[in-house]
Amino acid sequence: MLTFAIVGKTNVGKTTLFNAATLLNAEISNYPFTTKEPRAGTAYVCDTCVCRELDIVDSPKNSACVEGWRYIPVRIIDVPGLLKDAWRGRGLGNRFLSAIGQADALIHVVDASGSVDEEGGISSPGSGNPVQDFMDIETEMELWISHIIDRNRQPIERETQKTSLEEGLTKALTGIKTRATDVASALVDAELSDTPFTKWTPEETLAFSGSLLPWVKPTLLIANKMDLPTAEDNLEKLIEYHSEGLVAACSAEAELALRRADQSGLIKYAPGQEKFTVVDEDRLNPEQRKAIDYIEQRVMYKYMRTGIQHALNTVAFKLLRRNMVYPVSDEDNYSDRHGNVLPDAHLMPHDATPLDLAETVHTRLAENYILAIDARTGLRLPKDYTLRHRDIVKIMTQRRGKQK
Ligand SMILES: Nc1nc2c(ncn2[C@@H]2O[C@H](COP(=O)(O)OP(=O)(O)O)[C@@H](O)[C@H]2O)c(=O)[nH]1
Ligand SMILES: [Mg+2]
Repeated sequence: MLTFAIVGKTNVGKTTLFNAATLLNAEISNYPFTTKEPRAGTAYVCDTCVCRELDIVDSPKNSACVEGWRYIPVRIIDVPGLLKDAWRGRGLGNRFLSAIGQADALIHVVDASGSVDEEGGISSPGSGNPVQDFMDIETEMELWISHIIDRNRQPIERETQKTSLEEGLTKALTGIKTRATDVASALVDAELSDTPFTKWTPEETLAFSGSLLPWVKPTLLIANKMDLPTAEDNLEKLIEYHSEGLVAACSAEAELALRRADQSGLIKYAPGQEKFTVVDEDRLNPEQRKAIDYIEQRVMYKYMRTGIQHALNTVAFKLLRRNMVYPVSDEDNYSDRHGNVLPDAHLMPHDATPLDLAETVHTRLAENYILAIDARTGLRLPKDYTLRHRDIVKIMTQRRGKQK
């Protein structure tokens, strides 16, 4: 399962976003706002389900289908505010950073309204500097990577002599999900491919760490609290600063309010659908009516959506370039062998093959793999075929009855 870590300074709205994104899990709906430890929950990424196109009724197992939208679970971690010098271990820094190490991507939240100061204290809207806040946290993460390299200088040197620098660095950094291709790209970006590792200065190690960060932890920058008027100018500055990355304008609080109101039956709202409807006007008390008006005017009318579901989808589909793929064992009925229609959907890497899909479903399926069939056309897929978004694939295996 993909893991996204929510990072950022204190009071920017990380826990609010976490609560909103995981509300479908009842157990964490009463989550405390002061976070002392990284907490994990389940969120969902969604896209239109193939059931609509095929005009069939599906029975999902590993995911959910709501009104023609397929929701696939992802793991999401709320990492408490990283303080300056977190990489030295300040304020449980090490524990927080190791939670980031497990993540496939980061959701980096800043308070776009500028209502927090440098240390994460609440201040008057407009006074904070969200671009600086973003840079501060990035710096902590770069220092952390740099520190891991420093701690592993000897093993890296040894491995470099035996194989290559690329291999040495990759091994030292596997704990933060580093692949050899990330290291190779970062060496080029930092212009260090030809500098012997033993000659790297501390500045060069830090430069390499800075180049590696976006490769190992692709980051979506969330400009949160967009419902506040002071957020608009900062949003532009954030987009300009993070021009090589992706920025999402969000209101985590609006999303949390909408999901809670939906859960209690006051409104009908499917996350990411850009609209909600009040179920029964008479059931709303004046305060609720006011809150709904605020969200309508300050968020939905202005930005079309709260941005949270869109942000989660952006991480999976744009940042990580995942494709939603449906394995089936009966290509005529698009079902598994128990008759469940379109039971599973997986978020496959952009270069994954049908064999990779078999591996994801079950190692036994991969071991007995013979060939794969495009369920829509019934045609055999070439061996080197790379899966595409919304593919429906039947995997044929050696032994009968062993198919998924
Ligand atoms: N106006 C506004 N306030 C928000 C939004 N998201 C969070 N907040 C408020 O910001 C404060 C800090 O939120 P919290 O989620 O605890 O921040 P964290 O420290 O980053 O986890 C709380 O008072 C939230 O209600 C938002 O989208 N808009
Ligand atoms: Mg928090």
